[in-house]
Amino acid sequence: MVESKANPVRLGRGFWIVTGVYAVLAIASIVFWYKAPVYQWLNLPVAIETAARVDELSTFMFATGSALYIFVLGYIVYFAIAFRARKSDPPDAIGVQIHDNHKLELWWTIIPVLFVILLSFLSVKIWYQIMVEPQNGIVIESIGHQFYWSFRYPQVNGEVTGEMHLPVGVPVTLNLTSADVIHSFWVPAMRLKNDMVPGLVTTIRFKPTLVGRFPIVCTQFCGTSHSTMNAMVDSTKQWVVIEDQASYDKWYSGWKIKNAHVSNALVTASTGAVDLSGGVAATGQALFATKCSACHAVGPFSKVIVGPGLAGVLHDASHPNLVDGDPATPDNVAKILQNGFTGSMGQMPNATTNQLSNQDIANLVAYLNSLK
Ligand code: HEC
Ligand SMILES: [Cu+2]
Repeated sequence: MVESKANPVRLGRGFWIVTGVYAVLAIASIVFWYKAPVYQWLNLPVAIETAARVDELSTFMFATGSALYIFVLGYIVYFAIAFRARKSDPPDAIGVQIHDNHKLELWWTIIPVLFVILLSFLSVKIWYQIMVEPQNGIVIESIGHQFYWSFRYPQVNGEVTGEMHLPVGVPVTLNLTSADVIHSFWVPAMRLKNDMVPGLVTTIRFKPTLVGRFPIVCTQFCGTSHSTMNAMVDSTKQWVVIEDQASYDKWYSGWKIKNAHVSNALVTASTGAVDLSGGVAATGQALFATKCSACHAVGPFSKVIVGPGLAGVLHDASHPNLVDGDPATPDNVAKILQNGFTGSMGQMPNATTNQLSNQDIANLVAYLNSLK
């Protein structure tokens, strides 16, 4: 105060001119955020109720944030020029020293605090809608795997793979978990994202409002084929399909019939040798597509995805031994499927992690044995 009284800082005409310019720019940026179809440019349809609330909050934050940014950055530039060192200043000149302006400090504390309180109030309101409401509707589970998602529906045995279908207008409670590493389930069109953590169940709730097909994206690096857990990179990977009740019912009863003979019992790897006599190659082929193809190609040994290509695993003269050194026989392949194996390429998961029953192993070996 003492110095500033002795040597008062003058805010010249220039200060008020740039303030006027910044005010116009700030208003223009606010108008931009509220008027421009930003979410259309970003190709973000609004597929659920709360997505619109998230967009409103984001727009509010972008608008107020860019208006503030214009003033803060603008004044830095203005003051750097207005109070620059002049040629006429002595070499040891120092700038005007100002401190202790209680009135100013009070306002620059109160205004941001009120603003942050307002933002948290608006955010918690939406968070509550996602975490707690709606209470009724269907309960679905999604399980993250390397490198795909599977889904469990009420009264459907086993897991549904491919697409997650939802009837429009019906509230959904979605429980998320993982079978192996941490994944993160993100549907941009829903503005919803949650981590999938092994051993933990997290829940999100929403009500679909827009009929369509929307990509699911994994946003947590989960291994070498993480990037393919993005429906836009690998179009065979999972999509959320929101449809009318009749189409949903048709799809749902289709899976009910398809999975009628699938066991819901938790699969545990048995320790003894697996009986391979009842293996069915066709069943093994379907299983391979869902459980193995993320890591293995049906091609020569050298065609590596995560693990080696498996087309010649049992009938390739140049591949007499398996990765664990044992001779390439059906029983030894079964042993790798049962116990897993970690070698120079990485980790081949065991039967518990891959959720394989003894019958699954027999079917898979029959399939691999049928490849030439
Ligand atoms: C997470 C990736 C991953 C999954 C899923 C996976 N594997 Fe593997 N697998 C590997 C890796 C990596 C290896 C090689 C390990 C090493 O030697 O370093 C391997 C090795 C193998 C081998 C030995 C190949 C050889 O030539 O010796 C067989 C057979 C095999 N896997 C079959 C399967 C089958 C069948 C499934 C599906 C039930 C499956 N794997 C699922 C990663 C995977
Ligand atoms: Cu993932």
